[in-house]
Amino acid sequence: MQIYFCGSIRGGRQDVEVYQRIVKKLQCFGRVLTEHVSHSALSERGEDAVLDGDKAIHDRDMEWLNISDVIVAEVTQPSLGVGYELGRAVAMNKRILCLFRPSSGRVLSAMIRGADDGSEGCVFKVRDYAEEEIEGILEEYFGELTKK
Ligand code: 6K6
Repeated sequence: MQIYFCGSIRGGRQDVEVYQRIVKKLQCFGRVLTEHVSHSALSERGEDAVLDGDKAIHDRDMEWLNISDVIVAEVTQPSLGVGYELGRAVAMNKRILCLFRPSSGRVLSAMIRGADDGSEGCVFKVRDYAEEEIEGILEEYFGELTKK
């Protein structure tokens, strides 16, 4: 299974340790194409990107999105790039799991929460969680997915 993980980069790196925990667990279920999103060496300014440029990042990420079987996004830290990836993934009819931590004190965008219609068959899911629940939530989600 090819998994595309989304997390904030230029939107702010405050949650990078949570991304690491998510990516580590996701690697039990398949290949995480965007493992670098969880690297603590990757800064908000994304200086590492300068060599190839933003267009190369965009085009490569869209290719990976296109070949992915499922998208998992940590959406607590608002990020334009993550919102863009989610919109593109919806247009590609991908399965999407968005993870949000209410303990952050933030309120999730209606355009993300409202994309989950609450039905069992909806391919766009939003799950509120506390950090210690993350492994269990992913086990449940991928357990259901492999039954389908
Ligand atoms: C170089 C080496 C590693 O990372 C870089 C530079 N930047 C990016 N590399 C890969 N994906 C990126 C990069 N910048 C943004 N993205 C994609 O957008 C990721 O897949 C993230 O999910 C999302 C983050 O968007 P912003 O707006 O928070 O940067």
